[in-house]
Amino acid sequence: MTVKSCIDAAMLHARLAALARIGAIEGGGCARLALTDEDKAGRDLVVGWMRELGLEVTIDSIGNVFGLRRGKEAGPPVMTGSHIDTVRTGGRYDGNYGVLAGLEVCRALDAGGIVTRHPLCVAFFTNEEGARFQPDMMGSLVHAGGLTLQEGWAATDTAGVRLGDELVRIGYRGPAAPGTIRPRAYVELHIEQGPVLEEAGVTIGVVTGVQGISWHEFVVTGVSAHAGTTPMRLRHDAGYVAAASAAFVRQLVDEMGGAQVGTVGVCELRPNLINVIANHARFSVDLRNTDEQLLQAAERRVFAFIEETAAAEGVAVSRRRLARFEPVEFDPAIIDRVGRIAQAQGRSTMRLPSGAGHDAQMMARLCPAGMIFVPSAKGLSHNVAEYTAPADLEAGAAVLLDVLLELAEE
Ligand code: HGY
Ligand code: MN
Ligand code: MN
Repeated sequence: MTVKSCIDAAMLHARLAALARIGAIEGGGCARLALTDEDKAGRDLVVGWMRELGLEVTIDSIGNVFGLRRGKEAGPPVMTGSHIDTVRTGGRYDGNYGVLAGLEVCRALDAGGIVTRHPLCVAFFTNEEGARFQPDMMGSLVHAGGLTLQEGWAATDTAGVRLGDELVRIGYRGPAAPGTIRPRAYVELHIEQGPVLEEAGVTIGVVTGVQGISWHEFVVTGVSAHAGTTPMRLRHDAGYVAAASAAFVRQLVDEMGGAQVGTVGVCELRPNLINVIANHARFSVDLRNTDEQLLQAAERRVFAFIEETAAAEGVAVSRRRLARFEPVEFDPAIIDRVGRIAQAQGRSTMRLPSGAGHDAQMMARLCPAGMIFVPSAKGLSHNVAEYTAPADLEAGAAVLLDVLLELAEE
């Protein structure tokens, strides 16, 4: 059966648009931070679609949601999925696309009267973004046994709200023990979120793995004083240390080159007043590299710079690790399968690592895992202007359908 004709493009786009209306923000994006009311509303909508498709819905104790489509045989399912939480300035495709394409695969198989040998499962994982609670990819990390349930529940946001309490508040602290569903394979469809595919003019990214991720928070404590009367020699300026650190991260990354990237995305000063020297700075450093040794070297250089700069400024500094994942290589057989199937559908392909973190990197701890990318216009993501052409979205879903079908018939 040439299943690619089974993807109902209108249905896929309609569901993407409907989910995007939840937490919609100006510019066409979404704000559904993990476990907020908007996340709950998105969860309720997708669970409703799972039930309409006759999937058996399971919710685990970290809030991961699984929709199971029975096969001829019982046993471990072939799993696909992603996340539906977003960053505060998110687009409508990041994560959502992979979950809704998974539902479209189930609908297409129903329409084609196909019952696969092995069960299929469509999942969305809690708090993939890590924008409100850290670490990111938390739900899939707990599922894979990399973080305990208690550690996940104990995570707090900047207002001190506990993740476990939010799960209860929105009604998604489910009964199932995390990790109960151990798939036979996991394949995630996602937008690339970078410029590589678009610049190469390629439709399908055959993802080879995910680069290493290092997230740390620094809190600097200085002395607030008058911006005009305080001589420079007497200052203990937390704001200066934060600014110098951000500049150093960029300078280091430029010096290292290669795959190294570095970002200071959070930077809060107190009292945050024009004529007061800051006595408090909280800032984040996000470092990533496909090479673990280089990533560790970058961490060492950044940590040393911040400690030396703080000592010279006479301020205190503390460091907290928010997330740390080594680079992950996906399963070679799944990588080959994605490439072969995409090419059999007549689609252009290229292999590339993922610059972004994904639930697939955690599921790779449990089973053979891989990813399929489609292009992001202008390489933009974590931005309301995030966009992928409809034809590319449909192409990715068609490849996902054939990959899942082949895996579920093996
Ligand atoms: O940060 C990431 O790469 C992912 O969006 N959580
Ligand atoms: Mn994502
Ligand atoms: Mn994201």
